[in-house]
Amino acid sequence: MTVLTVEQWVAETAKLTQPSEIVWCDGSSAEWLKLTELLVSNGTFIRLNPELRPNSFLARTDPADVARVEDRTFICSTHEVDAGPTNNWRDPLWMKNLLRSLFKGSMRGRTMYVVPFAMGPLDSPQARFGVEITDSPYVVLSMHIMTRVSNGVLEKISKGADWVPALHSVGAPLLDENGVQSPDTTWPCNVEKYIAQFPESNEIWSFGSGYGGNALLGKKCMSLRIGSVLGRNEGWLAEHMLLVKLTSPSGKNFHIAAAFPSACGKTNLAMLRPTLPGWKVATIGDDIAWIAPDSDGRLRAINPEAGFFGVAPGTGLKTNPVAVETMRANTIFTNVALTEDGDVWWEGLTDDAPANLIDWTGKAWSPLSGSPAAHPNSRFTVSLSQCPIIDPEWDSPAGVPLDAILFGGRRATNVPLVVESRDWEHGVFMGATISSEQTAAAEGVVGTLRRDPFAMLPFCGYNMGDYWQHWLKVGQSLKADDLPRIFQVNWFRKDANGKFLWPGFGENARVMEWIARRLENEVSAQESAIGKLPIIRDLNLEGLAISDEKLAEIFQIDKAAWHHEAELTAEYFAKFGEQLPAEMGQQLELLRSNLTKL
Ligand code: SAT
Ligand code: MN
Repeated sequence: MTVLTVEQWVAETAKLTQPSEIVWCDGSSAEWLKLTELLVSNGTFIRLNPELRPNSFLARTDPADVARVEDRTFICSTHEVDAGPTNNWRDPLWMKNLLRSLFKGSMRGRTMYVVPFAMGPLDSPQARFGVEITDSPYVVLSMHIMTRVSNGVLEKISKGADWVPALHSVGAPLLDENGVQSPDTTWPCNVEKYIAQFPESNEIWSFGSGYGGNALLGKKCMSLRIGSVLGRNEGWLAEHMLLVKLTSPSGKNFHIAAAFPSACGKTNLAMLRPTLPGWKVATIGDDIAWIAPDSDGRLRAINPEAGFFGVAPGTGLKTNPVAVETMRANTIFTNVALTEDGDVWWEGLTDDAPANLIDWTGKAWSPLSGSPAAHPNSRFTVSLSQCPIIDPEWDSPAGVPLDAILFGGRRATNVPLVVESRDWEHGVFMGATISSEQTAAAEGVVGTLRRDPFAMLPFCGYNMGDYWQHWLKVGQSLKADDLPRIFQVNWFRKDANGKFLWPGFGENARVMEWIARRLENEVSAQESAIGKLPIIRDLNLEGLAISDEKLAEIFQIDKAAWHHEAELTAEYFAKFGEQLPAEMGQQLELLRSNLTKL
């Protein structure tokens, strides 16, 4: 796809951005050592107490550069319809011109790093390659953890492998055009930000932010936005899904991928500790899965990433001890609080805050400060290999055969604890209609559904209607019996008093067990208007104090509420015009006629 060689692209970019130096990165531990020392000496990193948290660092960002910027994220396809109604679109030539003017001289006085990276194991048929050019050493170190950085990637490219050019600048040159020096800050960035994807040339240009998915271009930009486009062109799926192996007491393995919108406990499910004796979960990924048909006609999945970029607040010894254990060393923390003894803390790590904290902005903090000590979107960046329950196959070039796909959301009403789709098409409808309810805490009408189809709303690199069509096509191209089965889950249903009906967390293993038993055809299910529901006696509820009334409520299908939901779905589907696959309209009609019969 890319017409330039890596060397030509680097030379051309250097001419445009005018760095003072070019460094080719190799992902080695020597490089890690050198760059961490550089960042400690210039104040971007605080080295944490090596006795408590070896080889770990705290970075504090500019307070205005703390999250992905969705309204500054653009899909630049020639035709607007190819970006679709859910994306911000810009003409590619227009955007390139604008970006060229912003990137002109943007690295003056800084070092330009060239980072060759693989998404997926280097020798996996599912791996894809990229080269990120960045003027941020923080980004280089984060890429070390989140991707596979190595010279092996350049070798693959020199032998003809396709690659994605991913250009990043924090947009804060240290010299002006006359060579006059300005002082550096510990978190350089620019108030003007652009995260631009070019799906027709598979390029990424990111300007102005040093943070997370804005700057680590292997993650959302390449693995999802460009990845989804590659997947459509090449017949595979790039998905915002966790990936786990579930093992039954008899030793049978089930590989499960699951898509949830933000704030629905994806990382917790990826690191689930089942409360059911004998059941085990092993982590493969917590954010992204690439799913492709193999030569036997089955879907196989890899996690293209090599690390976790997890939200710190709420990750605690009670909620997710596996994550806490994972980040015991070799971790980059961003925007969390610093303790007196040189360790880190955030809300939810422990019940009580330690004394004498420094908050994420660098100020002394106490529980009376009136603001959180750690930023709500503060993060830990750590290698998957450190996860105590990592699946030995997480790094396998062949990936894992996929047995089930779960779609979830945060739904106080309507959606039962678990429902199985009737078939692939119905499963695609479940994914396309994922939504999470607005809570009372946020602005907007409580109960309003926020649509997040396939949990891909900010991550699909092309028209969402075409994306649904692509999912249908992948299903049609394989034998129905060989396809993973699709389920919808909802841990968040509430009773009339606003109390959760289901305990969640480790108890979700009971739902996973039912899913596994369905996959084994050990239990039957009952048809309903919205799909196949469990027969209550098949759910393993041993040791769980839950009343029959509550259970009935968790699975109740309210006719009027579902009719209303179908109305909202019809309104939502209308946005996609001709791009809405006919099958989605048919599934909606089927739902409506099923409801009428209730
Ligand atoms: O900042 S990231 O996009 O990497 C993480 C997230 O927003 O989920
Ligand atoms: Mn994510």
